[in-house]
Amino acid sequence: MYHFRMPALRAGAVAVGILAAGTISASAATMSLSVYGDVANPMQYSAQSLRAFDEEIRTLDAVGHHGPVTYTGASLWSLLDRAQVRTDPDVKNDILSKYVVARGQDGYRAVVSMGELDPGYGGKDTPQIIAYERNQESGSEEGLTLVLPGDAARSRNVSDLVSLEVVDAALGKPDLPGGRSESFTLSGAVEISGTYDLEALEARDALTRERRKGDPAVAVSYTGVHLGDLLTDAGIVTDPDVKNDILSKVVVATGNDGYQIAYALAELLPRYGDPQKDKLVAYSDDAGLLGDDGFARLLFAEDVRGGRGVSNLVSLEVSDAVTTVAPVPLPGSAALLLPALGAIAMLRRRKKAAHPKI
Ligand SMILES: Nc1nc2c(c(=O)[nH]1)N[C@H]1C(S)=C(S)[C@@H](COP(=O)(O)O)O[C@H]1N2
Ligand SMILES: [Mo]
Repeated sequence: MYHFRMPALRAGAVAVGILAAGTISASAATMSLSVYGDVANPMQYSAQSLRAFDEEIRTLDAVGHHGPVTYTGASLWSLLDRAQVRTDPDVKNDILSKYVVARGQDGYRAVVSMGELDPGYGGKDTPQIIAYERNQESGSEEGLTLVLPGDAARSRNVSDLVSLEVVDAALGKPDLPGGRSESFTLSGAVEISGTYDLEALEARDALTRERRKGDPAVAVSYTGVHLGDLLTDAGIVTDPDVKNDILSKVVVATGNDGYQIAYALAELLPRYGDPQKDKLVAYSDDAGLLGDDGFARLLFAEDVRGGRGVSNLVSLEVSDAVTTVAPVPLPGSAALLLPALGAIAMLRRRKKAAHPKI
C-alpha cells in the first residue's frame, strides 16, 4: 500500500502550491496555524481558537531571546492527538516513524519527532507547547510560537508558526532477514558514509548510561557511543543558504527485522535535544556484549518505554524532512485549503487506528 503514498504527496504539493499561489503574507494578528499531513482530521487554529482549546493549557518558564519568559499555550502533543495522526495497526509502534515539521511564516523549518513528543516515550516531562502568550500578555502583534523547553538552544522555537505537517518517514518498511546484526551503515546526508562494526564503536569515546527495564523495572547499565556525536563526526550535509538547515534533518534507524524509527536529528544533538548525552549506540550492558539485541542497539536512557531503542541496528540514514509546499493560510485561501487537504488524506488510503504503545 505504500506505493500510493508518493504520488499522493506530489499531488498534494501541487494542489497546495496552486492554492497558496497569489496569496500575500498575513500579519501576525490574522495569522493562523494549519495542522495537516498524515492526519485524519486536519485542523486550523487562530491564536483565539487555540486559547479556547482549554484542555492541556500550560504555562512554562523559559529563556527567550530577551531573557526569562513565561509562555502560555496549548500542548503540542494534545494538538496532534486531536488531529489524529494516522497509524497502521499492522506496523509495530508505527507512531514512532512519524515526525512533525514546524514551519514559520518566513519558511523557517524545524523537525520534532512524534517519539520525542509522545508521553509514552520521550515526552514525559517536557511540555512542548504552542504558545500564544508571553509574560501573561497577549501582544496582538505576536503570532504563535512553538516552544521546546527541553532543548538547550532555542533554535527549534519556531516563531510566527503557520503550519505543523505530520510526515511518515517509513520508506515502505524494508523486508529484512532478522537475526543478530554485526554492523550497521551510516548513509544519506553525511560527508563520510560508512559501515560501523564493534571494533569501530569500541575505538570511540565510551559513555555509560542506566535505563529502567522490564516490569518490575530494574536498572540496567549500558555502554556505547553518543549517537549525536557519531552523526556529527560523519559530517552532516546542510545547505548554507538555509538558516539552521540542520533542524530540518531526520534520522531513520532500521533494525535487522525491519523495525524502523524516525528521529529529528536535532533531538540527538547535545546543542539541542540531548544536552546530557542520554541517547547512545550501545554495544554492551551489565552482562557483557548484547547477544540477541545485536552487536549494537540504540538506547534512549530517559524514555518511559523502550520502543525507540532499535536493537540489531543495521542502518542509520540522515535525510531532509519531506514536506509539501507550506500553505500560507489567509481567510480566503484557508476555506479552499482544508477540503483539499482532506481529499489528499483520503487518497492516501491509510487505516485510522488507535495508537497501541508497546
Ligand atoms: N529491531 C527491533 N528493535 C526493537 C524492537 C523491535 O521489535 N525490533 N522493539 C522495541 C521495543 S517496543 C522495546 S520495548 C525494546 C525492548 O527491548 P528491551 O527488552 O531491552 O527493553 O526494544 C525496541 N527495539
Ligand atoms: Mo516496547
